[in-house]
Amino acid sequence: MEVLLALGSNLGNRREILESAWKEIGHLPETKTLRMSRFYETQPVGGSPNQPEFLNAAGVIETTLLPQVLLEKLQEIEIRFGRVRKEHWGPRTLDIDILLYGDQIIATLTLTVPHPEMLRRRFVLEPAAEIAAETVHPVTGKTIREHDRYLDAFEIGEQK
Ligand code: A4P
Ligand code: MG
Repeated sequence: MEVLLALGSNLGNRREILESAWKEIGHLPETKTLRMSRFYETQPVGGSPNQPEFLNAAGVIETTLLPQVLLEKLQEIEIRFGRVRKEHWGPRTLDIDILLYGDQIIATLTLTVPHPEMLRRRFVLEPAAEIAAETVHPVTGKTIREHDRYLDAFEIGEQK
């Protein structure tokens, strides 16, 4: 199954953390990394106003791990990079979200896929559009590129 991931870091050596995390994802069982976006410097959304800027990226992997198992493996990687879960939306060394898992729709206590926030977050859609522009969101039926463009139009509209 092809899986679209979002990665973010706003503490420590952010670039090195994202690169190493990507390497570790590639070492997971039954998993192959296919492509990763560039790194995007982004303003923090939510959380305390003074938290540092994020470095965000998106990646596409191929895996046969079940969604719940993949989530647990990704959380182990987050923990290995020293993420301390203190403050919701607070600074973190590493955050990995599952955006899409093929065209599956999943709603359990611990996992919601497609990721519910992805369509209104520029820091998610911009890198995702770079590497998965034609991928279709299984709920909206629109591509990642369309959602990215829609967000652009929407934000320009809001500023006027
Ligand atoms: N969970 C449910 N669905 C998923 C999924 N699709 N992928 C559950 C990953 N996890 C999922 O997440 C809490 C729980 O969500 C997990 O235990 C898992 O079972 P968390 O990462 O531990 O907590 P969090 O990150 O503090 O909360 P949340 O809601 O995940 O925050 P987000 O949505 O990850 O947002 N601004 C910029 N510029 N860049 C960023 O990367 N990130 C956030 C965090 C806020 N602002 C940001 C950025
Ligand atoms: Mg998260």
